[in-house]
Amino acid sequence: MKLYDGVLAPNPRRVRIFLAEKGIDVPLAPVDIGALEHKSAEFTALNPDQRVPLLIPDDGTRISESVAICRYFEKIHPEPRLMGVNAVDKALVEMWQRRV
Ligand SMILES: N[C@@H](CCC(=O)N[C@@H](CS)C(=O)NCC(=O)O)C(=O)O
Repeated sequence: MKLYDGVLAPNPRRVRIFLAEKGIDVPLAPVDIGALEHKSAEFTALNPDQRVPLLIPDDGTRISESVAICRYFEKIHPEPRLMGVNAVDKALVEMWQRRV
């Protein structure tokens, strides 16, 4: 598994914070946005959207979108629950995510 990360960028940071709260260690692959590494042919082949974060789990699936990555980790590491347990909690989390 590898998480392509942009050190100063807010969306990758959101995923890193989520992982830290869950206590999950994921190998990071830094992508230097300032140096336009996300526009390189190598990274574009991985993510045609040319954006970070990008998660590649061991099965090789490419998951972009910070919320989708967080949902993936919530499913495979359910505890601690960070995306709500009951209907109201889940709705509130969804509402907060859509506001960013
Ligand atoms: N909706 C995406 C947005 C991803 C995104 O915009 N990432 C920024 C860094 S925070 C990026 O890669 N920007 C590079 C660019 O737009 O050229 C997500 O939530 O992951």
